[in-house]
Amino acid sequence: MTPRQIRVSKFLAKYLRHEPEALGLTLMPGGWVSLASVIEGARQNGFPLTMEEIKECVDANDKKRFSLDGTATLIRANQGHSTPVDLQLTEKQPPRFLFHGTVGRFTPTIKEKGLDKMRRHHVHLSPDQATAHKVALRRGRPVILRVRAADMHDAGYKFYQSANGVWLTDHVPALYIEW
Ligand code: HQG
Repeated sequence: MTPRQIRVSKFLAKYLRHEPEALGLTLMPGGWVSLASVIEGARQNGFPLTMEEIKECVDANDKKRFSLDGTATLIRANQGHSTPVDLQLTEKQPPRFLFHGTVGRFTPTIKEKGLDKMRRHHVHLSPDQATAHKVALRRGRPVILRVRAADMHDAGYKFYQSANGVWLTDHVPALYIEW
């Protein structure tokens, strides 16, 4: 991604996941808003951007953070929200193991309480260790946890997968985590 695309991505993530009202946006079910309203909100907020730049940012995005609808008139963040929104996720059977990348300073609490969603809607889990490693690197030296996802599912815990492949669940009890 170019430096400009990274700036646009951070701008979109901020308003589509966390503070839509600060840009005059109201998220529709699924997290959708019209592209036109994003462009107008951005202009009024002193961050002018074009339809082309937004589409480029959606396509070039390293983590496929955003989606356009079929007619390319609506945009949404695929996951990672803290603002209340019904993402209309459908439940899905997870693979046997999923991974979570964290850092040492959180491990005592995680050992005691399991994984919590903290400020987001869900606990985020990665399908492979390499992705979990990248997630953890944002915070420091990675500690990769293996989650017995299929066992959790068998015990009645619900799992969802976002459009960009991130697995989501409400909580992972410590008993299902392998260190
Ligand atoms: C930790 C990025 C203490 C957890 C990434 C994590 C991901 C606990 C932090 C996506 C805990 C929350 C999500 C507990 C969990 N006690 N700490 N009980 N339970 N934690 O950012 O999973 O670039 O909300 O280990 O790539 O790091 O934004 O979650 O370190 O996909 O698109 O609390 O965000 O994507 O941090 O990352 P986060 P995450 P984007």
